[in-house]
Amino acid sequence: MTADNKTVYIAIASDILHRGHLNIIEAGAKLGEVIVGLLTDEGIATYKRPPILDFETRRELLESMRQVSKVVPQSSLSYAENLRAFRPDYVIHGDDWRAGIQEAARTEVINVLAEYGGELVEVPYTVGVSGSEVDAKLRPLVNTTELRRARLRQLLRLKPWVRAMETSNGLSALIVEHAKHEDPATMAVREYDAMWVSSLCDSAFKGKPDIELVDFSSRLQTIHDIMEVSTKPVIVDGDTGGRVEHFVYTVRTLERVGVSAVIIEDKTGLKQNSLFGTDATQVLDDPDQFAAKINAGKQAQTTRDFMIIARCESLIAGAGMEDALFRAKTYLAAGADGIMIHSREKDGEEVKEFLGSFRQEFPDVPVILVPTSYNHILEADLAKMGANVIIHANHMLRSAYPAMVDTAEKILRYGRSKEVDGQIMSIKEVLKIIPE
Ligand code: SPV
Ligand code: MG
Repeated sequence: MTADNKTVYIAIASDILHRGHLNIIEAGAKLGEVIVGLLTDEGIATYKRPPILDFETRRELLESMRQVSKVVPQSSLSYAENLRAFRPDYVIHGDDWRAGIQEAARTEVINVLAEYGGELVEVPYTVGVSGSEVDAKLRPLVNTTELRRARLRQLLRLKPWVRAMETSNGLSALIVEHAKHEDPATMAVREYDAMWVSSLCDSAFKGKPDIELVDFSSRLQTIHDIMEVSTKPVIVDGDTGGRVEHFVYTVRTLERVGVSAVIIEDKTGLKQNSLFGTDATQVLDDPDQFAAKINAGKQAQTTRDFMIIARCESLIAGAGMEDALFRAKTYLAAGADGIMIHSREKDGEEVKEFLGSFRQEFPDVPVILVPTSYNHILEADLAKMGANVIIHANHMLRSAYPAMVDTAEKILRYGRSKEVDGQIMSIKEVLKIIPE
C-alpha cells in the first residue's frame, strides 16, 4: 500500500537491475509513488562506460514494473534539477554513497531537499551486490568485437568530445583503462575514453625508429595485447597506410579484431615522425592518390562502425593552410570519416585557424587533434575550437623512459638496488595491478 499523495525519487544509472535496485524500489513503493530518475546515455557517458541498453529500452523496462509510476530522464550525476522540478517527498538511496563523488551528490541531495522540506531515506546496502561488481561481470560482454568497435562512434554521439591516451602494451592499456580523476566540488569524473596505438611509441618501446619499420604483424600483436586486457575503443595509428593494395587488407583485419578507427597520413616515401621539425624532409602524397587510398579502404570495410580518418600533414610539411583545407575537403569527398589535422607549432594558432575555416563548411565532421606541441591549451578549450577527439599521443612512453633510465643508472652507481626502493613499486603492488 502506498502512502497518500507522497512521491519518492530514485535515481538509477545502471544497465542491469540487480537485487540492490529491486530492494530500493520496493522500499520506495512503500512510501509513495515511485518516480525513477533514469540517467540518460549522455549522462552516464560523462563518468563511465556508456550503457549497453539505450535510454529508451531502459525506460520501457522500468516503466513496466508495477512499483514504478513514472520514469524521467536525469542528465547528470546531480539530482538537483529533477528534485527542484518534481519536488518529491522522499529520495531513497542505498546507504553506501558516503565516499568520493557519491558523497558530493549526497550532500547536494540533502541541501536541495532542505529547500522545500523533502527527506532523504537511506536503506541498508544489499550485501553481496554492488554496481561495480556487476559492471566487472559485464566486462567480457561489453568487450565483444562488435560492441567495442562501435564504441568510438557511440562516444562521439554521446559526448561533446573524446579523450584518448597512448597505449603501447598490455600494461599501459591497464593503466589507461582504470585511470580516473574525481572532482567532488564539480561532481566531475574524468577517465580516458579511448586508446591510441601510436606508431612512434609502439616503435620506440621496441627500440626502433618511427619509419614504418615495425611491420603490421608486430603492430597487430601490440593491438591484441592491448585489447585483451582492456575494453575502451582503440584508434590505430596506421602511418601512411602503405600501398593501396595492402591498406585494404589492413582495414579488414583491424575491423575484424574490433578496432574502432585507423588514422592514415598523407605522406609518401620514407615516413618520418611529424614532430622532427625541419630536421626531416616530409614529402606529401599526391592528394588524389591519397584520396584513392582512403576510398579503397572505405570500400573494403564491411561494418558501418569502423572509421577511416585522414590525417592531413600540410601544416607539418610547410605546405600552408590553403593546401591543408583543400586536402581535408578532398579526403572527405573520398569517404574519410574524419580529419586529423596535425601541427608542431607551439602556440596552436595554425590549428585554430584551420578549424575556424574548416568548421564553416563542415560543422559535423569529426576532427582529431594531437596537441603534443601546443599542450598548454586545455582539452576543453581545444573542444571549443572544434576538436572532437583529443589524443595524448606519447605520454606513457615519455614518462616510463626517464624513470627506467634513472633506476638503471642508480643501481650502477650504488652497486645494489636498495637506493631505488623509494622510487619503484613493490613486487606486492606489481602482483596487485595485474588482475587474475
Ligand atoms: C604517433 O603517435 O605515432 C603519431 C603522432 O603519429 S606524432 O608522433 O605526433 O606524429
Ligand atoms: Mg605515428
